[in-house]
Amino acid sequence: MHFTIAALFALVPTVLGHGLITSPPSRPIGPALMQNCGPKVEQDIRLDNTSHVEGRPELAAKDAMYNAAKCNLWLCTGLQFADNVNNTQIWHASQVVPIKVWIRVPHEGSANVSIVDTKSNKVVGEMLKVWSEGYAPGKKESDVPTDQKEFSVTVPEGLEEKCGAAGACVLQWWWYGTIAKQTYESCVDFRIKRKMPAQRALHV
Ligand SMILES: [Cu+2]
Repeated sequence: MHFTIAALFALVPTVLGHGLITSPPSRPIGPALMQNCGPKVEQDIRLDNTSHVEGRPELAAKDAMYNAAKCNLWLCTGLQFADNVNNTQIWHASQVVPIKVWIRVPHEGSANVSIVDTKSNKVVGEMLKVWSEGYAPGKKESDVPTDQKEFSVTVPEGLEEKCGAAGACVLQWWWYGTIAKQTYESCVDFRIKRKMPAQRALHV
């Protein structure tokens, strides 16, 4: 059976999975994704930017264009900072940041929101939000409790060095559907601004 590209796109709404951060803006697809992750992974994300990570390593393995050094599928599902530079958030320590998550298709499991060092793909400090179980229950978006879709996190103290430059850290929402065995990740790019010393402010 042959599908034209248009027909393939027409099918998209019925196959879309699962979730992403809608506010602040999370990493979108873009030219850097194509360049670093290759066309197979790019297409998988383009057809469903909310879908799970599992399955993508298989696609990547079959793609000579996949660059493992530049495309880590387990960090922001491979989505690239270069495609989100203009959406870099500027935060300061102790700032309260409201987050909105779109859960298109629930799969009950665990979830967290944390700051991740993009070089090492390691969580920095304590996680900002943890649901150890009971995250995203039910069958449709409205089954998911509102406080799992709209909540805030507080920017930790002491990240001015580590996360001072855009791209060094991300705020990552991570969700694992236990029975579905599917992982979802969505990333907000940010940098931490130093607080202006009070002394200096007086002289402005
Ligand atoms: Cu699913």
